[in-house]
Amino acid sequence: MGKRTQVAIIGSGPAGLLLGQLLHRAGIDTIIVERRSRDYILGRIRAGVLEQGTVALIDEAGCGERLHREGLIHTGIDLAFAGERHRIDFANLTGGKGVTIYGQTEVTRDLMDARLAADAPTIYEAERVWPADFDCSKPVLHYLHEGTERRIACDFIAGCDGFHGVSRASVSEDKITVFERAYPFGWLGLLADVPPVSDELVYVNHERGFALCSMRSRTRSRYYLQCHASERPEDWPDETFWAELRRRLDEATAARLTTGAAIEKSVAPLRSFVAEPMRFGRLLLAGDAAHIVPPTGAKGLNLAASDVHYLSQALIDHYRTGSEKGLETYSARALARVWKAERFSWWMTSLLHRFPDTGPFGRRMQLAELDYLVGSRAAMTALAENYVGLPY
Ligand code: RFL
Ligand code: PHB
Repeated sequence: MGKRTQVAIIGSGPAGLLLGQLLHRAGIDTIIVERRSRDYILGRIRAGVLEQGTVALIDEAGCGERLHREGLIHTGIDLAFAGERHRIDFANLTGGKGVTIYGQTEVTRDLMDARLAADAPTIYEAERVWPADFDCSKPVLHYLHEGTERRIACDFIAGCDGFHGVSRASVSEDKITVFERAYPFGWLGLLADVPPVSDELVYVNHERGFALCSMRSRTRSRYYLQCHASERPEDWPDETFWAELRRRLDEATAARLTTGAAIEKSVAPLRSFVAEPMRFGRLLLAGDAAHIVPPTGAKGLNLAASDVHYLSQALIDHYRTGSEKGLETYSARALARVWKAERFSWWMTSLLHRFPDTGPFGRRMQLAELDYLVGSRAAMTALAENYVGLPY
């Protein structure tokens, strides 16, 4: 059975949904084809920090109402090391900027609801999704649904299917260059309905390893511990997690920690990855399908949004004027911003984690850099302007 649309989107994560909504508002038809079910996607706990540019894009998509009502505005973070906490005051350093705390799960839910209200189609639980003929002017997206082979004829295919998706994998190897660094550790995350230990996020450098105190709301906390990449959440009963977190916090913060039963616990590997270019004829990659950052700089979701900003502009311009220019420059424009976020995330990761080869000298280097950082307005400004998000 065949369908036709203007832009076929693979993946119903934040990148695919945001692109779909922006195109819909510009009168461009899309069909999203997704491997998982809606409930599965809404059960994934991921990012929680939105840059102002991401919030503006969600507003532009007409999906910002609940975000503005429930999201928490943070105008700084704390860095904790050597038993003390130091605030980095974003508002003061960046001319009033900050970030919004609002979970990726909630962003996804709002975008899915808007898509449903707009009657724009999503095919969930599609199998054997495969983009084809994107080198020519008539690409086709193949998939299997409820046991039947189906195809969508389209003008463009947007590969928004994350790191393990098929889009990047369907490009012949000689056309793509990959840059990669895997880190020798992971993050163990725990979500619990307890009030956060602090009003803002606390990033902790400790000799036992990195820790992060984050949140989803005033009553829901998200904590992370650096762990071995091979560790399983089952090996970390709640009590063990809380005890280890307490050990990595300074005394005053540890004393204020409220613990409770975990709602979710998972281990995420840390990786830096970029595939170049991001356009292959009429197949355009966006978000994790093209690049991955370690979560330390809170950039993953925000990069997916900035890609979608450039890509939606290019497609809207193409349908309005017939121009190819935006499509031709998409990859270079997106990658210029991607690489800066890759650098920032790598730097934050290097500064805050314990590496197998850190050693006593490396440890002193980290502490000296942190000490310099919190004493230098120039260094704090560099951190602040990257964290709140570089301009599009
Ligand atoms: P997503 O969110 O992975 O969505 C891709 C969608 O594509 C679907 N898909 C397919 N659909 C059809 N056919 C196929 N063959 C398909 N293969 C995959 C998937 O089911 C999915 O629904 O990518 P997107 O939209 O680019 O969004 C990117 C963000 O999700 C990502 O950058 C962040 O969540 C990264 N990330 C984190 N970032 C942070 O800033 N802070 C975090 O705490 C944080 N935690 C995480 C994370 C990523 C994780 N992953 C991907 C393993 C924790 C985890 C576990
Ligand atoms: C989160 O709340 O999940 C979170 C916050 C900041 C990060 C990474 C993850 O840098």
